[in-house]
Amino acid sequence: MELIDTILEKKNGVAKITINRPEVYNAFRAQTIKELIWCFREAWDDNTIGAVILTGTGEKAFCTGGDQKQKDGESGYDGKGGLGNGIGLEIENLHQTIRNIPKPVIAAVNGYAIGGGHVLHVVCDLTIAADTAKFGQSGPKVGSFDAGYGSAYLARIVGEKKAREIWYLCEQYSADECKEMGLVNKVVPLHELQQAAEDWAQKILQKSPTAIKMLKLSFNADSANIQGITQLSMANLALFYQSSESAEGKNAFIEKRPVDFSTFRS
Ligand code: S0N
Repeated sequence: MELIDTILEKKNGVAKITINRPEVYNAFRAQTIKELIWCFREAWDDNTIGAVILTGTGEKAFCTGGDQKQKDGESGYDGKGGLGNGIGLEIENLHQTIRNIPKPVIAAVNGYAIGGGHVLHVVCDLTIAADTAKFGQSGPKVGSFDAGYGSAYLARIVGEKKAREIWYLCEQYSADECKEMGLVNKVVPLHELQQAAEDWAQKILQKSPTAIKMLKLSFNADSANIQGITQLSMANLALFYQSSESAEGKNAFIEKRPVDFSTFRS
């Protein structure tokens, strides 16, 4: 596959996958998601690879979720496509691939992890963050939501109250705050981030691959029911994306104006 939005590098038993759209703070479009799934499959199928690092290009952003500027049906905001899930993005498939690949995935969060970009690090096995990184959900601000792994699995990590706070208030949290709530494993200075992720990957590579694989499958089994919740969530999101309420959130962001959801309260 020709990679346009991502970079795949394999070295010393580690696959590093980089979201490479810095002009939009590494927001993803349908092409990006397709490529990410392909990259993870490449790492999955390669027996020389024992761990995967997911990161973003530059110092500003890891990933800021769905690309709010795409209007050509590539964004996932047109209510079409996407493996029949109706949202035009194979998000479900990507989340499931990150969970199912029998090798640990380390998110190296180099900046903003917002919206769908935040969910990406949530579904990774481990998260190492730059001390400059910022985390948060933005769906209710921009007319979107992820009521699957992004909420139900998040609640398992940070607890019900905190997960509700994160989604209802859409605030941003520092790397240290996220470490405090168990959402981040380790915080390092930005210039040490990639090496720190590589060091952890190398430590994993020294362990029994079968033991690691079984442990990952076991951790996953306990929260496997969330896959069904994710499917329900995406089907509902597809309907929501066709509403003027969702459009108001997206348009306000693009037009750089305050959002007005007041007419949609019922
Ligand atoms: C990241 C933020 C907070 C940074 O703010 P800051 O520092 O003020 O910079 P900006 O000037 O706002 O941004 C710099 C440039 O980058 C562009 N940009 C940033 N984010 C996006 C984006 N997501 N899409 C397109 N462009 C983006 C800015 O426009 C700006 O460019 P210029 O200078 O040319 O104007 C701030 O940028 C921010 O809040 N960004 C938006 C975050 C957001 O709302 N993301 C989308 C959230 N929604 C989703 O993720 C839902 C879609 C999705 O992922 C999904 C789909 C289906 C199912 C589930 C999900 C899921 O959520 O998982």
